[in-house]
Amino acid sequence: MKRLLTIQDISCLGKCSLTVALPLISAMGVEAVILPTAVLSTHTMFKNFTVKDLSDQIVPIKDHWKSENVEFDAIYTGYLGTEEEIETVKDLIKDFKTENNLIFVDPAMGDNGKLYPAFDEAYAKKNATLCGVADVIVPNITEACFMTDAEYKESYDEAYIKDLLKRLAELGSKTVILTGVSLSEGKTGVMGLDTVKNEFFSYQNNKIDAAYHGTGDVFSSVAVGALMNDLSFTDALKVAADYTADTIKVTLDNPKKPWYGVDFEATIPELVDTLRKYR
Ligand code: PXL
Repeated sequence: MKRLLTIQDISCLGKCSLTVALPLISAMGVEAVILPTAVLSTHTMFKNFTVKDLSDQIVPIKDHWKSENVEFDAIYTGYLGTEEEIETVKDLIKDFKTENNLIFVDPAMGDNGKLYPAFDEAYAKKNATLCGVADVIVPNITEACFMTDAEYKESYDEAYIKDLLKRLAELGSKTVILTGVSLSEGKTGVMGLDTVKNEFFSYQNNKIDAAYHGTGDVFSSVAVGALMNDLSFTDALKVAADYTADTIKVTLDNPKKPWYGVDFEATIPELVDTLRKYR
C-alpha cells in the first residue's frame, strides 16, 4: 500500500483540509499519515473561530519519523498558517524527498480574486517558494495571480491561462495545474502544463452554478489519491474534476445541506467504483 503524508490544518467543523483529505485518501486505498499544523474550531469563513497553532510540533514529529526510517510515496501540503511554517514544511520536504516520491503542493490561500482573511501578499510570495520545491502544484487562478504578480481576471481566454501556467512553471515545479479554469461558457475544469514534455493539457466538464467551500481540498485530495493509484495525470485530473462536480451536484440536491462545505461523504462509494475501473 502506498503511504502519503498530508500536512494541513484540522478545522474541526467545516469539511475542509484534513477532515476531507483523510477520509478521501483512505477510501482510495492509500495510507494517510497526517501532520496537523493547527487546530481551528471551524474554517476561517466562520466568524469568531478559535485557532491553536501546532507548528512547533512539526520538527519533533519529523525527527521521530526520521529515527523510525519512515518513507513516504507522496507528500501533499494544503492550507498552512504562516511564512515561518512554510519554511519548516520546506525543510521537512527536503528531508523526506526521494528520487521517486511525489511532492504535491496545493497553495491553498484564496479564491475569487482575494486571499483568505489570515493571509497577505508576503505569505503568497512565500507559498510561491513552496511551489518551487514541488513536483506538482494545483493553485486556482487567484492563488496563481498572487504568486506570480499577474493580473486577476474574472473573464479571460486560453491565452491568459497559458501565460499564467508559464509564469507558474517559472516557480520551479515540473507539472503545474490551474484549477477552476473555464475555457468556454457553461464549462469548468483544469488546465495544466507538463514542463518536461512542454505540453499543455486540459479537462473541462459542465459548470454547476454553485460555489462551495472546501471543493479545492476535495479536488486536490482525489487528484493526489488517484496519482497514488498509478493513474496518469490526465486520468487523475479527470477523476478528481468529475468527483468534485458530482459532489457539488449531490450537495445542491440536499435540502439540509450545510452552508460551509460539500457532502463529499455521499459520493465516496462512486469514487471507489470509478477507481476500480482503472485497475
Ligand atoms: O482550503 C480551505 C481551508 C482550509 N483550512 C482553513 C480554511 C480554509 C479556507 O478558508 O480557512 C482553516
